Amino acid sequence: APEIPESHPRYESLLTRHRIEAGVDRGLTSRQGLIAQGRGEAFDYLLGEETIPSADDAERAAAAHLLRADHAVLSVNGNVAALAPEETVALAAATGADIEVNLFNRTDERIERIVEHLNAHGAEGVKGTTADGRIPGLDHERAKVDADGIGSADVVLVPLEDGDRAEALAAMGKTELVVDLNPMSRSARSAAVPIIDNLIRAVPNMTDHARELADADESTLSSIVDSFDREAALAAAEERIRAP
Ligand code: PTJ
Repeated sequence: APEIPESHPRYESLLTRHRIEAGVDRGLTSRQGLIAQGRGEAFDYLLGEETIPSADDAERAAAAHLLRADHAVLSVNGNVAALAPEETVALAAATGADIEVNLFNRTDERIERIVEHLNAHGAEGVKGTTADGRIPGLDHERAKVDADGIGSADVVLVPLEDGDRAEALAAMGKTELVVDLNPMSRSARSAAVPIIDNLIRAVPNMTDHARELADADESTLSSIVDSFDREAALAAAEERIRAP
């Protein structure tokens, strides 16, 4: 790890950046992941590098969706693997969701490495290597999913997803929970629950909400889901960015 003094005003942000660099060095994260991270950082800076109240509401609604689902899947790409492997495993455990490695720039080698990396952080039964399902409307490589994973999921958490794929998943009728720092992105706009927050804060906070809601009955979960307003969440984030 680099020597970053904890007193540095942007300590968290520098640490996060280093994790992405290390992810690229270890063959987990794509080089495009570095560019995605830079874009995310700019939005995070404008949001004040904190979970705004509307994002916390979205994280609670997302937790309720995951708990209520018949078959929920957490999609993991190269950035997620580098930034929050342990946290993703904890969220899967707290909600009963499956984990599937699903890449925008798919290579079998990177999928294998990410599966191993997640296993080293306590994951079991990680999907993504079968690739026997397809998302309609996307070209061959980008369409690949596991038939018994994302292919048959009713609820999917897609952090940092490309816009085309996010729209195609929504068009399949899946309930999409998207983590993206850009409230104007097509991914955020196609989500049932747009979570405008940094992945490194969003995932642990969803886990906290899921643990708190673990014993909630169906009607409590449904009322949390039904009272969430996606348009209001997008508008609140955009407002924070424009007038902090
Ligand atoms: O590992 P792969 O091949 O699946 O590729 C993953 C990336 C992220 C490179 C790929 O999906 C991609 O190119 O995504 P985009 O189109 O660059 O979109 C990434 C979005 O995530 C942007 O809107 C960023 O603002 C946002 N973002 C970046 N870092 C974070 C983030 N959102 C939340 N937390 C972050 N840490």
